[in-house]
Amino acid sequence: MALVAATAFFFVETQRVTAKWKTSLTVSGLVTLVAAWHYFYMRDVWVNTGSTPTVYRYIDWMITVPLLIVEFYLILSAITKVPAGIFWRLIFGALFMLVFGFLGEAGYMAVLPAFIFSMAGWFFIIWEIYGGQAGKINAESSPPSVQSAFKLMRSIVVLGWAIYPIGYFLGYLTGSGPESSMKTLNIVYNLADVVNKIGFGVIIWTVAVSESDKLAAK
Ligand SMILES: *C/C=C(C)/C=C/C=C(C)/C=C/C1=C(C)CCCC1(C)C
Repeated sequence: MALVAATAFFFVETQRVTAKWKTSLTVSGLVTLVAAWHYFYMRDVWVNTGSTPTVYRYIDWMITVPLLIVEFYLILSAITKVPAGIFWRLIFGALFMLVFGFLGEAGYMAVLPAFIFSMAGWFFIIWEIYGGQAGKINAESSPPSVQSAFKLMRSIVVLGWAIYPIGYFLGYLTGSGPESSMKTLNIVYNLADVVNKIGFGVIIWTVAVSESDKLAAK
């Protein structure tokens, strides 16, 4: 329900910001919309079968994670020209991370090697936004408010996204019984989605509003 409410909020708020920032807010609303819809499916699976809705969760992530990655590209593009290579490298890292996560969780691959490969994809993304070209462009050409939003967004990719591998670890790698570990897994993933979809959107909303108000004041 929080995802539904956030969707309404982000869409309505697009009216309040300047043209360049509308896209970013629209994408934030799409992320929460796609996730909200999948949560209705996931709830049905959980209530009706008592099993973990892995497939719906990964369909959701396969759509929403690339959209979140697009946000990095969009907020930099609202400021300066950004090479498309950054975009493709981030998408590649995200898909690599998710495909191995799915193979592990769905039982197509042993859980530990899948975890390690998936972690490598995540580290690749972190490297790109800190040490790579995306980080450099931000440091060189963004105004202070965008720089601070970029920094907050990337700390979400480190700290907020870290909740997911913790969930995976608690769910599959601690050796506790499947009954309790599946409950933990789902609770941790659900909380992570609130932080990383709604929280991330709110950060973008904050910069979008402050940058737009600055323009209006000129
Ligand atoms: C809206 C959904 C988001 C932001 C989902 C993000 C998911 C991850 C960062 C998942 C990462 C994983 C690892 C780094 C290792 C274990 C397997 C995963 C897929 C849970």
